[in-house]
Amino acid sequence: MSMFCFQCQEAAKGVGCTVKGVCGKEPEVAGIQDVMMYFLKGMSVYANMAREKGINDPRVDRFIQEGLFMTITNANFDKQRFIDKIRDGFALRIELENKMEDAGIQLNKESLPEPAQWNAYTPVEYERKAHQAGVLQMTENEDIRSLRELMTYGIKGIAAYAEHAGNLKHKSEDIDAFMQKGLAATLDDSLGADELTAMVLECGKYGVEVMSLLDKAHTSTYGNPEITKVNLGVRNNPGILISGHDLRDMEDLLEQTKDTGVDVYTHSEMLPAHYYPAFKKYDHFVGNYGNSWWKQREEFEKFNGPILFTTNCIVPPLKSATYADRIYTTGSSGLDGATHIPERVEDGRKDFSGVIEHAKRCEPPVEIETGEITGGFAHNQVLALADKVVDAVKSGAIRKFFVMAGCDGRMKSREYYTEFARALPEDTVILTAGCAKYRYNKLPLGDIGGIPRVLDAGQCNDSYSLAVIALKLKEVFELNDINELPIAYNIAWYEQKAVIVLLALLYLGVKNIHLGPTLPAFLSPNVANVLVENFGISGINTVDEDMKVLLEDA
Ligand code: SF4
Ligand code: SF3
Repeated sequence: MSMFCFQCQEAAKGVGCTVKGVCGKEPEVAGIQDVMMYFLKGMSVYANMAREKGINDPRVDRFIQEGLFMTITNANFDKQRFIDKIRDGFALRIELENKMEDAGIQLNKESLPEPAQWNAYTPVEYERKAHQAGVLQMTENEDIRSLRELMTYGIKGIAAYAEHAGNLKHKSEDIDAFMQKGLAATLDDSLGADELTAMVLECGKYGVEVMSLLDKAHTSTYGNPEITKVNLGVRNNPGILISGHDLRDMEDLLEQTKDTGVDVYTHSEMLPAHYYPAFKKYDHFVGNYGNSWWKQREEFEKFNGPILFTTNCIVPPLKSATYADRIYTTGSSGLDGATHIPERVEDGRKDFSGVIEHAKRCEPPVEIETGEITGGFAHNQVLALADKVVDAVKSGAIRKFFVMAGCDGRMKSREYYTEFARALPEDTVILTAGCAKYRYNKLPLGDIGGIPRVLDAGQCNDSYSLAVIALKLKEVFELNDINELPIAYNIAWYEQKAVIVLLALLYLGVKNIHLGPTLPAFLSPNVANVLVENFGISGINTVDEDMKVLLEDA
């Protein structure tokens, strides 16, 4: 076995990737990601101890967030970035140790878990440690391992959203403290299945908090998303395609491309940027190009201009690809051979001038679609339409809502979601967020009395909006339980942000979620049973069977 990773839905054979990641992750990158995780857990032990004594270094919090984000599926494939980052981490940890010693805190290193004892870091050590640090080596008990990994992946999701919020200067001490407490807990052999299960559920609470924080960061900076028609066609200028989730990067790029003759298009999870009032003022912000992340090899060839990744999901280009030299990464994303745009200096902007100059030398994009799609149904917009929605439910014009949020992926089994959307009765409405929407957002599903049958709230983190909408409906209909609402959940997952969205929904009390296209490989049979018995979670079957069950529920 040259690597082991089972953190995403595409884990090989539904068990784990052992030779090379289905995502394209090479064993060397998998190894250094294991080292990064091991290091971050050790760092969290320190950060926890320091915090207890009132010592808190925001650089440590940021480091842990970024390090976690870099290990999310499809975010960063650049081994050197991990090596550099871990080196920075050691320097930061030494600073933290010194601060603790200065404050009179006794550090008995031998009593700390092994990752917290590391004090040397040489290239030769990488590979050795990588093999010691992998998921399978940390414990032999598969239930403990499963709970530790479930929590770790939830925390990775929290880290991603916290980083975006932090980029907009919204930060929460409580959330950072929980991430560090949770990571340190994964090293604590005294914690059994019950304690870890409780922490996994607590993780869901912080999932709600971080999505709320990010929602506040986005809406207070860029306004509340509003109903928007997004153009799918192209213009005759060179363009830059921006992908990922980071809206601060979006803002910096739009500002710097003003009056340059270069147009800007969104890709995949950046589509919802069009819904924000602050971005509507840019005439050169043309539309959305292409579809879900996994179609990029085909679509990037045709785009002709530079592609800027602000986060996941990156598909490493084939050797024969003509667009590899047009890929740029920034933030936690990275790709061997791509140009990485460094961080912004405090209160400044990232420097995208190189990307812009590159675009000027390129042909305009080839048109691959025409028309428009409509979105912008985040909580504020839907609540503005609440009377209309409530009337439609009361009159029976809307029988049921289907939350079909989450992720998309390349597996053929995901055609289920297109078929499911197509087969839904005409008196039902889909509530969506995340890139799962690309499976059905271009189907002609029509509307119900002016309410579109696909309501897109935004990015995966905007699943928070769907929860706010559900809680509001519960209040309006004077129900005691969120599960009494005419809402069914048929969610698709892929990477670790979907894990935190799921844990957040469980924390809010949502039951009977159907999760597909397959259940996570990292759930041991016993842990899966806990989720089935306590929350009614199930996998998916055929469209017909699930339609019957989901139309009847609640
Ligand atoms: Fe495999 Fe997913 Fe891990 Fe990539 S992230 S190596 S596809 S389990
Ligand atoms: Fe998509 Fe990667 Fe998850 Fe943000 S971009 S939802 S998969």
